Amino acid sequence: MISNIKTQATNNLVAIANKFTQTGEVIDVRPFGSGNINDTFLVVLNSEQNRFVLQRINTHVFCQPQLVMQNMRIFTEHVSKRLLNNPLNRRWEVPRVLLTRDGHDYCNDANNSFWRAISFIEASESFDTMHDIEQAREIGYALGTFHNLISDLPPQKLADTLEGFHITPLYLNHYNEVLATSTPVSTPEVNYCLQFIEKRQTWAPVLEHAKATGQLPLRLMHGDPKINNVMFDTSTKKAVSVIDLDTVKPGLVHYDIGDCLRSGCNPAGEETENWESITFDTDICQGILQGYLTVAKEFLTENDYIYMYDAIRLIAFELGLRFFADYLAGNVYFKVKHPEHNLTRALVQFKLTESIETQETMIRKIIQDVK
Ligand code: GN1
Ligand code: MG
Repeated sequence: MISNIKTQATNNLVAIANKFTQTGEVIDVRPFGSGNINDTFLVVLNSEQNRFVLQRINTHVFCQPQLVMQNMRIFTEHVSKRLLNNPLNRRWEVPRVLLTRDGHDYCNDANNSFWRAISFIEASESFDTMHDIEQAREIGYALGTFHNLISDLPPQKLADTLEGFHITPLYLNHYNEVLATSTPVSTPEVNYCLQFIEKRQTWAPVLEHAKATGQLPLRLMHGDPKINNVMFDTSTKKAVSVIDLDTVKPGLVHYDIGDCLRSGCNPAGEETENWESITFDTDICQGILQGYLTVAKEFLTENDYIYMYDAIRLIAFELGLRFFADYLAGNVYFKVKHPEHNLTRALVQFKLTESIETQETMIRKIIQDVK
């Protein structure tokens, strides 16, 4: 019975994948990557265009998935044009939206799931944790290049596909609401999280305040530039692409800087169970920022530098807050492998925030020096 159900599911996947092929037949569809929201598969074909990425979009998170696709197409068109007119002096690729045989950028299946396909960046790989400083510089270069290539696309051209994304005060409101209706078991770990958040409530609006008062401009951002969303050429070991374009939309580049650093400077990775030993690596931080600034210097202002430290601290804290609130709410947003998964993830981010805070002077000095 179970194997029948499995065969049925595989047949469905193959049928959906086939809708996105222009030539050739699908010979394999397998789960791919470690996304927390969407379901991702790698499709293998028996033709020249030999593989692509197939994704079922989580429509509880992205309520208007057509707008996500619209943003992606505006983004890729803009960047491709720019690269054609002003080629970089090294390999750089932009993931392409693949169309169905009848020319649409998505399709629905019988269960009304939303499916879309994206080109696979050939001869490339990604990493969950940083290997060395050279890789850190490449990650920074990749984010800088990403920002640079959209710095002349007006933010209003893209839709807000995920309202409230990275707006920390809204995550705090949500957390306070969840807390009011739940009775968390009082364990040392849960109490640590509760107190950790409590102490930082008044500081949490720091970036939103800077945005509202015009100190930080609204720009286009990636939204999720964590370390494993940067692809590296398998032979040259250079960064060649930033993938996962679902959250490219108006925001602050600071959300991206914070997200890139909170993921890149955590040598144990965000999925470790060993949360007590988490530290923020300032050498990697310096490497990422050096790489970033080789490309980003031209569009950053003095205020952008002033808020960099807060961004690094805030996005680690914010992700911890999001994980912890989801744990309290019964794991309704992030996919989990076990009921305590989001609690452990929150502890990792809070320990990372703590390590950032104790190294504030050093991190601020790095920002000053790389400027
Ligand atoms: C989610 O699904 P994934 O892994 O691409 C989340 C990010 C978090 C990340 C933490 C839309 O991204 O904000 O930083 O998990 N994406 C969304 O790993 O909420
Ligand atoms: Mg993502």
